[in-house]
Amino acid sequence: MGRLIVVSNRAPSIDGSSDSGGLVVALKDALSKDGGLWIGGAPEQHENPSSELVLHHRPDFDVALFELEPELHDDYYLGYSNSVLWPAFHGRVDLIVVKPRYAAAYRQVAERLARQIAETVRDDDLIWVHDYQLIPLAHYLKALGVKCRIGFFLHIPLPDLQTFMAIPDWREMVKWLADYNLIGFQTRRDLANMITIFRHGLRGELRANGNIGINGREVAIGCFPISIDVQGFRRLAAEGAVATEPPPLPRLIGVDRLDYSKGLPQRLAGYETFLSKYPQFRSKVSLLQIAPPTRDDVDAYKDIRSELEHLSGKINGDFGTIDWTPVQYIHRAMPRDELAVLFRLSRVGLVTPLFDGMNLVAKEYVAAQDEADPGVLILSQFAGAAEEMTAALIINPHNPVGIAEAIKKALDMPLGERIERHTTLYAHLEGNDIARWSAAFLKRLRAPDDIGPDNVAR
Ligand code: GDG
Repeated sequence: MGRLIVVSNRAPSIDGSSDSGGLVVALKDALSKDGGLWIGGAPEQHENPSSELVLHHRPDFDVALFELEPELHDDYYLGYSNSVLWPAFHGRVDLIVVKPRYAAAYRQVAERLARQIAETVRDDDLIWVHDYQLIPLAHYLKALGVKCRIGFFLHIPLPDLQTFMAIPDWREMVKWLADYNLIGFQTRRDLANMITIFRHGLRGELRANGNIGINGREVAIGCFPISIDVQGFRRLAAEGAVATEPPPLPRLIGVDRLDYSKGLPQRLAGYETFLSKYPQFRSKVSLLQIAPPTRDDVDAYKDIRSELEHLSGKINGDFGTIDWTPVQYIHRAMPRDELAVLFRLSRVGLVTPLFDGMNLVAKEYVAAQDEADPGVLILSQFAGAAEEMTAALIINPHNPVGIAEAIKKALDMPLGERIERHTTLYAHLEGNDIARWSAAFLKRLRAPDDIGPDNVAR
Protein backbone atom coordinates (compact mmCIF):
# COMPACT_ATOMS: atom_id res chain seq x y z
CA MET A 1 0.00 0.00 0.00
CA GLY A 2 1.20 3.54 -0.74
CA ARG A 3 1.75 6.34 1.71
CA LEU A 4 -0.87 8.53 3.29
CA ILE A 5 -0.22 12.18 2.41
CA VAL A 6 -2.11 14.72 4.49
CA VAL A 7 -2.26 18.29 3.20
CA SER A 8 -3.42 21.26 5.27
CA ASN A 9 -2.95 25.01 5.39
CA ARG A 10 -0.87 24.78 8.55
CA ALA A 11 1.72 22.03 9.08
CA PRO A 12 2.13 20.31 12.46
CA SER A 13 5.24 21.29 14.38
CA ILE A 14 8.39 19.60 13.12
CA ASP A 15 9.41 18.56 16.65
CA GLY A 16 6.00 17.32 17.80
CA SER A 17 5.82 20.05 20.45
CA SER A 18 2.27 21.17 19.61
CA ASP A 19 0.68 17.83 18.82
CA SER A 20 -1.72 17.80 21.74
CA GLY A 21 -5.30 17.42 20.63
CA GLY A 22 -6.76 17.89 17.21
CA LEU A 23 -5.84 16.49 13.85
CA VAL A 24 -2.29 15.39 14.62
CA VAL A 25 -3.46 12.98 17.28
CA ALA A 26 -6.14 11.73 14.89
CA LEU A 27 -3.80 11.03 12.02
CA LYS A 28 -0.58 10.02 13.76
CA ASP A 29 -1.26 6.29 13.65
CA ALA A 30 -2.32 6.24 10.03
CA LEU A 31 0.65 8.43 9.08
CA SER A 32 3.27 6.46 10.94
CA LYS A 33 2.30 3.16 9.27
CA ASP A 34 3.45 3.42 5.68
CA GLY A 35 5.97 6.24 5.74
CA GLY A 36 3.32 8.95 5.91
CA LEU A 37 3.88 12.55 5.00
CA TRP A 38 2.14 15.72 6.19
CA ILE A 39 2.41 18.67 3.84
CA GLY A 40 1.46 22.04 5.26
CA GLY A 41 2.19 25.75 5.23
CA ALA A 42 5.40 26.82 6.98
CA PRO A 43 4.84 28.74 10.24
CA GLU A 44 6.80 31.73 8.86
CA GLN A 45 6.62 33.47 5.51
CA HIS A 46 9.75 33.97 3.38
CA GLU A 47 10.73 36.81 1.03
CA ASN A 48 12.41 34.20 -1.18
CA PRO A 49 10.45 31.01 -0.60
CA SER A 50 11.83 27.65 -1.58
CA SER A 51 10.46 26.34 -4.89
CA GLU A 52 10.34 22.86 -3.38
CA LEU A 53 8.76 21.39 -0.28
CA VAL A 54 11.16 21.63 2.68
CA LEU A 55 11.34 18.16 4.21
CA HIS A 56 11.76 17.39 7.95
CA HIS A 57 11.88 13.92 9.48
CA ARG A 58 9.98 13.33 12.70
CA PRO A 59 10.25 9.94 14.38
CA ASP A 60 6.59 9.20 13.59
CA PHE A 61 6.14 10.75 10.12
CA ASP A 62 7.68 13.28 7.75
CA VAL A 63 6.60 16.89 7.58
CA ALA A 64 7.07 18.87 4.36
CA LEU A 65 6.64 22.64 4.55
CA PHE A 66 5.58 24.88 1.71
CA GLU A 67 6.80 28.42 1.93
CA LEU A 68 5.05 31.54 0.68
CA GLU A 69 5.97 35.19 0.28
CA PRO A 70 4.29 37.35 2.98
CA GLU A 71 2.11 39.24 0.49
CA LEU A 72 0.93 36.14 -1.34
CA HIS A 73 0.24 34.45 1.98
CA ASP A 74 -1.85 37.39 3.22
CA ASP A 75 -3.92 37.57 0.03
CA TYR A 76 -4.49 33.81 0.04
CA TYR A 77 -5.04 33.32 3.78
CA LEU A 78 -6.35 36.55 5.32
CA GLY A 79 -7.80 37.59 1.95
CA TYR A 80 -9.55 34.90 -0.04
CA SER A 81 -9.71 32.18 2.63
CA ASN A 82 -10.82 34.31 5.55
CA SER A 83 -12.45 37.37 3.97
CA VAL A 84 -14.37 35.54 1.23
CA LEU A 85 -14.74 31.83 1.93
CA TRP A 86 -14.99 31.82 5.73
CA PRO A 87 -17.77 34.46 5.86
CA ALA A 88 -19.59 32.96 2.85
CA PHE A 89 -19.47 29.41 4.20
CA HIS A 90 -20.74 30.72 7.56
CA GLY A 91 -23.68 32.53 5.97
CA ARG A 92 -22.19 36.01 6.50
CA VAL A 93 -22.22 37.21 2.90
CA ASP A 94 -22.41 40.79 4.25
CA LEU A 95 -18.81 40.37 5.45
CA ILE A 96 -17.34 39.17 2.14
CA VAL A 97 -14.54 41.42 0.84
CA VAL A 98 -14.02 40.87 -2.89
CA LYS A 99 -10.64 41.81 -4.35
CA PRO A 100 -9.32 40.33 -7.60
CA ARG A 101 -5.89 39.81 -6.08
CA TYR A 102 -7.35 37.63 -3.31
CA ALA A 103 -8.90 35.22 -5.83
CA ALA A 104 -5.69 35.18 -7.88
CA ALA A 105 -3.58 34.40 -4.80
CA TYR A 106 -5.92 31.55 -3.79
CA ARG A 107 -5.44 29.84 -7.15
CA GLN A 108 -1.74 30.62 -7.32
CA VAL A 109 -1.09 29.00 -3.95
CA ALA A 110 -3.02 25.85 -4.89
CA GLU A 111 -1.30 25.64 -8.26
CA ARG A 112 2.17 26.13 -6.81
CA LEU A 113 1.53 23.65 -4.03
CA ALA A 114 0.20 21.11 -6.56
CA ARG A 115 3.43 21.41 -8.57
CA GLN A 116 5.51 20.80 -5.44
CA ILE A 117 3.39 17.83 -4.40
CA ALA A 118 3.43 16.33 -7.91
CA GLU A 119 7.23 16.08 -7.63
CA THR A 120 7.00 13.61 -4.74
CA VAL A 121 3.70 11.77 -5.14
CA ARG A 122 3.34 8.19 -6.41
CA ASP A 123 0.28 6.58 -8.02
CA ASP A 124 -0.46 4.31 -5.06
CA ASP A 125 -0.29 7.12 -2.47
CA LEU A 126 -3.46 8.43 -0.90
CA ILE A 127 -3.86 12.20 -0.56
CA TRP A 128 -6.15 13.70 2.10
CA VAL A 129 -6.66 17.45 1.73
CA HIS A 130 -8.10 19.46 4.62
CA ASP A 131 -10.40 22.44 4.57
CA TYR A 132 -11.52 25.47 2.64
CA GLN A 133 -8.08 27.06 2.15
CA LEU A 134 -7.08 24.36 -0.35
CA ILE A 135 -10.21 23.41 -2.31
CA PRO A 136 -8.63 23.74 -5.82
CA LEU A 137 -5.75 21.37 -5.02
CA ALA A 138 -7.19 18.20 -6.63
CA HIS A 139 -7.95 20.15 -9.80
CA TYR A 140 -4.34 21.30 -10.18
CA LEU A 141 -2.91 17.92 -9.17
CA LYS A 142 -5.01 16.13 -11.76
CA ALA A 143 -4.06 18.69 -14.41
CA LEU A 144 -0.45 17.72 -13.70
CA GLY A 145 -1.26 14.05 -14.32
CA VAL A 146 -1.36 12.91 -10.67
CA LYS A 147 -3.29 9.62 -10.66
CA CYS A 148 -3.69 8.73 -6.99
CA ARG A 149 -6.93 8.96 -5.06
CA ILE A 150 -7.55 12.34 -3.46
CA GLY A 151 -10.00 13.00 -0.65
CA PHE A 152 -11.15 16.29 0.85
CA PHE A 153 -12.65 17.04 4.26
CA LEU A 154 -14.50 20.28 4.91
CA HIS A 155 -14.17 21.28 8.57
CA ILE A 156 -16.57 24.22 8.30
CA PRO A 157 -20.23 24.18 7.23
CA LEU A 158 -21.25 24.10 3.59
CA PRO A 159 -23.95 26.77 3.17
CA ASP A 160 -27.13 26.44 1.15
CA LEU A 161 -27.14 27.07 -2.60
CA GLN A 162 -28.24 30.73 -2.49
CA THR A 163 -25.53 31.62 0.00
CA PHE A 164 -22.92 29.59 -1.89
CA MET A 165 -23.80 31.51 -5.07
CA ALA A 166 -22.73 34.74 -3.37
CA ILE A 167 -19.11 33.62 -3.85
CA PRO A 168 -18.04 35.36 -7.05
CA ASP A 169 -16.29 32.23 -8.40
CA TRP A 170 -18.82 29.76 -7.13
CA ARG A 171 -19.10 27.78 -10.38
CA GLU A 172 -15.40 27.21 -10.40
CA MET A 173 -15.52 26.21 -6.75
CA VAL A 174 -18.07 23.49 -7.59
CA LYS A 175 -15.86 22.17 -10.38
CA TRP A 176 -12.87 22.11 -8.06
CA LEU A 177 -14.84 20.09 -5.54
CA ALA A 178 -15.93 17.62 -8.21
CA ASP A 179 -12.28 16.77 -8.91
CA TYR A 180 -11.98 14.88 -5.62
CA ASN A 181 -12.66 11.15 -5.31
CA LEU A 182 -14.29 11.66 -1.92
CA ILE A 183 -15.62 14.76 -0.19
CA GLY A 184 -16.33 14.45 3.53
CA PHE A 185 -18.58 16.72 5.59
CA GLN A 186 -19.32 17.17 9.28
CA THR A 187 -23.11 16.82 9.06
CA ARG A 188 -26.05 15.61 7.03
CA ARG A 189 -27.01 19.27 6.71
CA ASP A 190 -23.79 19.98 4.79
CA LEU A 191 -24.15 16.83 2.71
CA ALA A 192 -27.65 17.83 1.61
CA ASN A 193 -26.34 21.27 0.60
CA MET A 194 -23.57 19.64 -1.44
CA ILE A 195 -26.08 17.53 -3.35
CA THR A 196 -28.17 20.61 -4.20
CA ILE A 197 -25.10 22.61 -5.22
CA PHE A 198 -23.79 19.81 -7.46
CA ARG A 199 -27.24 19.40 -9.06
CA HIS A 200 -27.55 23.07 -9.79
CA GLY A 201 -23.93 23.83 -10.67
CA LEU A 202 -22.89 20.74 -12.64
CA ARG A 203 -26.12 18.83 -13.31
CA GLY A 204 -24.88 16.23 -10.88
CA GLU A 205 -27.18 13.29 -10.20
CA LEU A 206 -27.57 11.55 -6.89
CA ARG A 207 -26.93 7.82 -7.41
CA ALA A 208 -28.62 5.00 -5.52
CA ASN A 209 -25.33 4.36 -3.66
CA GLY A 210 -25.30 7.93 -2.29
CA ASN A 211 -22.54 9.18 -4.61
CA ILE A 212 -22.95 11.96 -7.16
CA GLY A 213 -22.65 11.22 -10.87
CA ILE A 214 -21.01 14.08 -12.77
CA ASN A 215 -20.06 13.85 -16.45
CA GLY A 216 -19.87 10.07 -16.46
CA ARG A 217 -17.81 9.69 -13.29
CA GLU A 218 -18.73 9.33 -9.64
CA VAL A 219 -17.75 11.59 -6.78
CA ALA A 220 -18.19 9.93 -3.40
CA ILE A 221 -19.64 12.17 -0.70
CA GLY A 222 -20.17 11.29 2.92
CA CYS A 223 -20.83 12.58 6.38
CA PHE A 224 -17.97 12.05 8.87
CA PRO A 225 -18.57 14.01 12.08
CA ILE A 226 -15.18 14.92 13.54
CA SER A 227 -14.52 14.20 17.20
CA ILE A 228 -11.85 14.41 19.90
CA ASP A 229 -9.57 12.06 21.81
CA VAL A 230 -12.36 11.44 24.30
CA GLN A 231 -10.50 9.34 26.85
CA GLY A 232 -7.34 11.42 26.62
CA PHE A 233 -9.24 14.63 27.29
CA ARG A 234 -11.21 13.04 30.12
CA ARG A 235 -7.97 11.93 31.77
CA LEU A 236 -6.41 15.37 31.36
CA ALA A 237 -9.41 16.95 33.08
CA ALA A 238 -9.72 14.38 35.87
CA GLU A 239 -6.01 14.37 36.75
CA GLY A 240 -5.71 18.15 36.69
CA ALA A 241 -8.82 18.67 38.79
CA VAL A 242 -7.37 16.74 41.74
CA ALA A 243 -5.04 19.59 42.63
CA THR A 244 -7.42 22.44 41.75
CA GLU A 245 -9.78 24.33 44.04
CA PRO A 246 -13.33 24.42 42.69
CA PRO A 247 -14.62 27.95 41.94
CA PRO A 248 -16.41 29.75 44.80
CA LEU A 249 -19.62 30.15 42.75
CA PRO A 250 -21.19 27.81 40.18
CA ARG A 251 -19.50 28.77 36.94
CA LEU A 252 -20.72 29.02 33.35
CA ILE A 253 -17.92 28.63 30.83
CA GLY A 254 -17.44 29.56 27.17
CA VAL A 255 -14.25 28.87 25.19
CA ASP A 256 -14.03 30.02 21.59
CA ARG A 257 -11.62 31.55 19.16
CA LEU A 258 -12.80 35.15 19.00
CA ASP A 259 -14.80 34.73 15.80
CA TYR A 260 -18.09 36.26 14.65
CA SER A 261 -19.41 32.78 13.83
CA LYS A 262 -19.27 31.71 17.48
CA GLY A 263 -22.26 33.79 18.65
CA LEU A 264 -20.44 35.49 21.53
CA PRO A 265 -22.52 38.70 21.64
CA GLN A 266 -25.65 36.54 21.51
CA ARG A 267 -24.31 34.47 24.44
CA LEU A 268 -23.73 37.59 26.51
CA ALA A 269 -27.19 38.89 25.59
CA GLY A 270 -28.64 35.60 26.83
CA TYR A 271 -26.68 35.85 30.09
CA GLU A 272 -27.77 39.47 30.54
CA THR A 273 -31.41 38.45 30.02
CA PHE A 274 -30.92 35.67 32.57
CA LEU A 275 -29.56 38.10 35.18
CA SER A 276 -32.40 40.56 34.51
CA LYS A 277 -35.13 37.97 34.58
CA TYR A 278 -33.87 35.93 37.52
CA PRO A 279 -32.37 38.40 40.02
CA GLN A 280 -32.10 35.63 42.64
CA PHE A 281 -29.05 34.36 40.71
CA ARG A 282 -27.15 37.66 40.93
CA SER A 283 -23.99 37.20 43.01
CA LYS A 284 -24.67 33.44 42.86
CA VAL A 285 -23.07 32.52 39.48
CA SER A 286 -20.32 33.77 37.21
CA LEU A 287 -19.54 33.50 33.52
CA LEU A 288 -15.98 32.82 32.40
CA GLN A 289 -15.43 33.55 28.72
CA ILE A 290 -12.08 32.61 27.21
CA ALA A 291 -11.74 33.98 23.68
CA PRO A 292 -8.18 33.91 22.31
CA PRO A 293 -7.51 36.18 19.34
CA THR A 294 -7.32 34.87 15.77
CA ARG A 295 -7.01 36.53 12.37
CA ASP A 296 -6.93 39.92 14.04
CA ASP A 297 -5.59 41.55 10.86
CA VAL A 298 -9.03 41.06 9.30
CA ASP A 299 -11.39 44.00 10.02
CA ALA A 300 -14.41 41.86 10.91
CA TYR A 301 -12.35 40.36 13.75
CA LYS A 302 -11.41 43.77 15.14
CA ASP A 303 -15.11 44.64 15.17
CA ILE A 304 -16.18 41.52 17.08
CA ARG A 305 -13.42 42.13 19.62
CA SER A 306 -14.58 45.62 20.49
CA GLU A 307 -18.22 44.50 20.53
CA LEU A 308 -17.40 41.82 23.06
CA GLU A 309 -15.34 44.14 25.24
CA HIS A 310 -18.21 46.61 25.21
CA LEU A 311 -20.85 44.00 26.09
CA SER A 312 -18.92 42.32 28.89
CA GLY A 313 -18.06 45.74 30.33
CA LYS A 314 -21.72 46.73 30.16
CA ILE A 315 -22.92 43.63 32.00
CA ASN A 316 -20.28 44.10 34.69
CA GLY A 317 -21.19 47.79 34.97
CA ASP A 318 -24.93 47.15 35.16
CA PHE A 319 -24.95 44.13 37.47
CA GLY A 320 -21.55 43.90 39.20
CA THR A 321 -20.99 44.72 42.85
CA ILE A 322 -17.91 45.28 44.97
CA ASP A 323 -17.80 41.53 45.70
CA TRP A 324 -19.09 40.11 42.42
CA THR A 325 -17.99 40.32 38.79
CA PRO A 326 -20.67 38.71 36.58
CA VAL A 327 -18.43 38.22 33.50
CA GLN A 328 -14.77 37.31 33.47
CA TYR A 329 -13.48 37.80 29.94
CA ILE A 330 -10.03 36.57 28.95
CA HIS A 331 -8.73 37.48 25.50
CA ARG A 332 -5.73 35.14 25.59
CA ALA A 333 -5.11 31.47 24.85
CA MET A 334 -4.89 29.11 27.85
CA PRO A 335 -2.83 25.89 28.05
CA ARG A 336 -4.90 22.88 27.01
CA ASP A 337 -4.58 21.05 30.34
CA GLU A 338 -5.87 24.12 32.21
CA LEU A 339 -8.82 24.36 29.85
CA ALA A 340 -9.72 20.73 30.50
CA VAL A 341 -9.81 21.40 34.26
CA LEU A 342 -11.82 24.60 33.82
CA PHE A 343 -14.39 22.62 31.82
CA ARG A 344 -14.62 19.96 34.51
CA LEU A 345 -15.11 22.50 37.27
CA SER A 346 -17.81 24.46 35.44
CA ARG A 347 -21.47 23.72 36.07
CA VAL A 348 -22.61 24.86 32.63
CA GLY A 349 -20.86 24.78 29.22
CA LEU A 350 -22.13 27.46 26.85
CA VAL A 351 -21.64 26.73 23.15
CA THR A 352 -23.78 29.13 21.13
CA PRO A 353 -22.43 29.53 17.56
CA LEU A 354 -24.56 31.07 14.82
CA PHE A 355 -23.12 28.51 12.42
CA ASP A 356 -20.32 26.00 13.07
CA GLY A 357 -18.96 22.99 11.19
CA MET A 358 -18.87 20.80 14.31
CA ASN A 359 -17.62 22.63 17.43
CA LEU A 360 -15.14 20.56 19.36
CA VAL A 361 -15.56 22.59 22.55
CA ALA A 362 -19.01 21.00 22.97
CA LYS A 363 -17.38 17.55 22.87
CA GLU A 364 -14.48 18.56 25.11
CA TYR A 365 -16.85 19.98 27.72
CA VAL A 366 -18.76 16.70 27.92
CA ALA A 367 -15.59 14.56 27.92
CA ALA A 368 -14.14 16.61 30.80
CA GLN A 369 -17.05 16.16 33.20
CA ASP A 370 -17.05 14.18 36.43
CA GLU A 371 -19.63 11.48 35.73
CA ALA A 372 -20.78 11.48 39.38
CA ASP A 373 -21.56 15.21 39.33
CA PRO A 374 -21.58 16.36 35.71
CA GLY A 375 -22.23 19.82 34.34
CA VAL A 376 -24.81 20.67 31.69
CA LEU A 377 -24.07 21.51 28.06
CA ILE A 378 -26.09 24.29 26.42
CA LEU A 379 -25.65 23.91 22.67
CA SER A 380 -26.71 25.92 19.65
CA GLN A 381 -28.95 24.20 17.13
CA PHE A 382 -26.60 25.61 14.46
CA ALA A 383 -23.47 23.79 15.65
CA GLY A 384 -22.78 20.62 13.67
CA ALA A 385 -22.44 18.91 17.06
CA ALA A 386 -26.19 19.41 17.64
CA GLU A 387 -26.95 16.63 15.12
CA GLU A 388 -25.32 14.11 17.45
CA MET A 389 -25.55 15.70 20.92
CA THR A 390 -29.29 15.81 21.28
CA ALA A 391 -29.15 15.17 25.04
CA ALA A 392 -27.69 18.68 25.51
CA LEU A 393 -30.00 21.64 26.13
CA ILE A 394 -30.43 22.79 22.53
CA ILE A 395 -31.02 26.52 22.04
CA ASN A 396 -31.48 29.07 19.28
CA PRO A 397 -28.63 31.58 19.76
CA HIS A 398 -30.70 34.37 18.20
CA ASN A 399 -33.18 34.18 21.07
CA PRO A 400 -31.75 35.62 24.32
CA VAL A 401 -34.83 34.55 26.27
CA GLY A 402 -34.29 30.94 25.17
CA ILE A 403 -30.66 31.10 26.30
CA ALA A 404 -31.72 32.63 29.63
CA GLU A 405 -34.27 29.85 30.20
CA ALA A 406 -31.70 27.18 29.35
CA ILE A 407 -29.20 28.68 31.82
CA LYS A 408 -31.88 28.66 34.51
CA LYS A 409 -32.85 25.08 33.69
CA ALA A 410 -29.20 23.96 33.72
CA LEU A 411 -28.52 25.57 37.10
CA ASP A 412 -31.69 24.11 38.63
CA MET A 413 -31.28 20.67 37.06
CA PRO A 414 -31.40 17.83 39.60
CA LEU A 415 -28.37 15.53 39.81
CA GLY A 416 -30.33 12.56 38.40
CA GLU A 417 -31.18 14.38 35.17
CA ARG A 418 -27.66 15.76 34.84
CA ILE A 419 -26.24 12.25 35.13
CA GLU A 420 -28.77 10.87 32.67
CA ARG A 421 -28.01 13.48 30.02
CA HIS A 422 -24.28 13.21 30.55
CA THR A 423 -24.31 9.40 30.36
CA THR A 424 -26.08 9.57 26.99
CA LEU A 425 -23.74 12.23 25.63
CA TYR A 426 -20.59 10.54 26.90
CA ALA A 427 -21.57 7.08 25.62
CA HIS A 428 -22.04 8.51 22.14
CA LEU A 429 -18.69 10.30 22.26
CA GLU A 430 -16.85 7.25 23.53
CA GLY A 431 -18.12 5.22 20.59
CA ASN A 432 -17.31 7.98 18.13
CA ASP A 433 -13.89 9.39 18.94
CA ILE A 434 -11.37 10.98 16.63
CA ALA A 435 -9.62 7.70 15.79
CA ARG A 436 -12.89 6.32 14.49
CA TRP A 437 -13.44 9.47 12.44
CA SER A 438 -10.14 9.26 10.58
CA ALA A 439 -10.42 5.49 10.11
CA ALA A 440 -13.90 5.87 8.58
CA PHE A 441 -12.77 8.59 6.18
CA LEU A 442 -9.66 6.71 5.07
CA LYS A 443 -11.55 3.45 4.62
CA ARG A 444 -14.04 5.16 2.37
CA LEU A 445 -11.29 6.95 0.43
CA ARG A 446 -9.54 3.65 -0.21
CA ALA A 447 -12.74 1.96 -1.40
CA PRO A 448 -13.50 1.98 -5.14
CA ASP A 449 -15.57 4.95 -6.37
CA ASP A 450 -18.72 2.99 -7.07
CA ILE A 451 -19.05 1.63 -3.53
CA GLY A 452 -21.69 3.54 -1.62
CA PRO A 453 -21.77 4.36 2.08
CA ASP A 454 -23.99 1.36 2.78
CA ASN A 455 -21.19 -0.96 1.72
CA VAL A 456 -18.52 0.60 3.88
CA ALA A 457 -18.51 -0.26 7.56
CA ARG A 458 -18.02 2.87 9.63
C1 GDG B 1 -12.93 24.41 12.91
C2 GDG B 1 -14.44 24.53 12.67
C3 GDG B 1 -14.73 22.26 13.68
C4 GDG B 1 -9.93 27.32 22.05
N1 GDG B 1 -9.41 28.24 22.86
C5 GDG B 1 -8.28 27.72 23.36
C6 GDG B 1 -8.10 26.44 22.83
N2 GDG B 1 -9.15 26.22 22.02
C7 GDG B 1 -9.36 24.95 21.31
C8 GDG B 1 -10.62 24.27 21.77
C9 GDG B 1 -10.91 23.36 20.58
C10 GDG B 1 -10.40 24.19 19.40
O1 GDG B 1 -9.52 25.19 19.93
C11 GDG B 1 -11.52 24.91 18.69
O2 GDG B 1 -12.21 23.99 17.93
P1 GDG B 1 -13.69 24.29 17.44
O3 GDG B 1 -14.21 23.05 16.81
O4 GDG B 1 -14.51 24.74 18.58
O5 GDG B 1 -13.62 25.49 16.42
P2 GDG B 1 -12.68 26.04 15.19
O6 GDG B 1 -11.36 26.48 15.68
O7 GDG B 1 -13.52 27.09 14.53
O8 GDG B 1 -12.49 24.78 14.22
C12 GDG B 1 -15.20 23.72 13.71
C13 GDG B 1 -13.21 22.18 13.77
O9 GDG B 1 -12.60 23.00 12.77
C14 GDG B 1 -12.71 20.75 13.60
O10 GDG B 1 -13.16 20.19 12.40
O11 GDG B 1 -15.29 21.60 14.80
O12 GDG B 1 -16.59 23.78 13.46
O13 GDG B 1 -14.86 25.90 12.70
O14 GDG B 1 -10.15 22.19 20.64
O15 GDG B 1 -10.40 23.63 22.98
N3 GDG B 1 -7.08 25.62 23.12
C15 GDG B 1 -6.16 26.09 24.01
N4 GDG B 1 -6.26 27.34 24.55
C16 GDG B 1 -7.30 28.17 24.27
O16 GDG B 1 -7.37 29.30 24.80
N5 GDG B 1 -5.13 25.31 24.34
